[in-house]
Amino acid sequence: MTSANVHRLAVALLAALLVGCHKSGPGETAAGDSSSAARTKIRVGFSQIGAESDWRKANTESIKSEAAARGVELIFSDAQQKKENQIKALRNFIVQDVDVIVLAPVVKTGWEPVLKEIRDAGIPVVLTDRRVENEDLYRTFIGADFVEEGRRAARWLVDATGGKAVIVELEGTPGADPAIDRKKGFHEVIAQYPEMKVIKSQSGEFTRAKGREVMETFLKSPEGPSITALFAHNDDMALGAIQAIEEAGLKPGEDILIVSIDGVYAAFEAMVAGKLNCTVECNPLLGPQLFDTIEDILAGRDVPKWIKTEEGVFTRETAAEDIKHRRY
Ligand code: GYE
Repeated sequence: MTSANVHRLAVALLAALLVGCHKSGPGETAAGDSSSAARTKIRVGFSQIGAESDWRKANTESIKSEAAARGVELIFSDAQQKKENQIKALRNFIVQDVDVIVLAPVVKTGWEPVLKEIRDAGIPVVLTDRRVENEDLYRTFIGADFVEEGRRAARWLVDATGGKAVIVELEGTPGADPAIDRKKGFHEVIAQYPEMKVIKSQSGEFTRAKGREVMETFLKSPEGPSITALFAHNDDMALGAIQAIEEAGLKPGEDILIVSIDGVYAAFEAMVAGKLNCTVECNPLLGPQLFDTIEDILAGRDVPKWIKTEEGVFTRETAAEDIKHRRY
């Protein structure tokens, strides 16, 4: 060993001893060194999409509270639905030398360059909620089977209508993983029933305001009077659409059957009121699973490529009882 190497080793040992003696307060780093090796707390950077729906708000709350409960330092960044903001946040996380990066990608494509930068910096990436197309550039995806959710919504509608319906579809954010896959699953099932037709599909951006606006244009179109069912890719858009249907003098849940996805509290209230017929659950409470996975990765344990969440289907018939047990 050269004398320079001996020196480096001695410095490293001393640094390790100092870290051991120093007790850090919250967010503080040991011995004034902010490198990941010298920190006593796990530091996680989380790039969240925004606050567009009740689902998203519950998801953020679950992740923030779980980080706090475990004493993890969470650097949270809200992208306000913009991919560019997410890319900026990710680059910032590299500079801040986080231990793990958590990404909920707003859309599926366009992440390769920044994910490669993260890989080169040696930081593991965990995807939560939504996927990107580059499978080799993340460690694991924690989230739902969106294709199956779309199938479940369609199966409910087939049963409720006897396989006969004139359907309009409110899609999620264009290019988003759940928007693509929920559509795929729904259409896959509907295609087997010649008397079930989707006559219009348009994005309502996963928000109430847009859901209401687009439903209004559907109803005012020449085909408006023929609509018998609505499939919304999330509850918020369905709740917006319910307002538009009422404003048009129609009865949501009766004149137009409505099925949506998420299972948020407001959807259960709408089912209790008879205005929404069915919601397919998509669980946003991913915090505990997320931090279990992060701990596994940091301990060098193998994690599966997809950690699936378990979900059910709820209808208005049992909503008054079900609502008592909802946690989001
Ligand atoms: O369904 C919707 C939200 O990505 C699963 O995004 C999530 C979806 C959820 O805004 O409400």
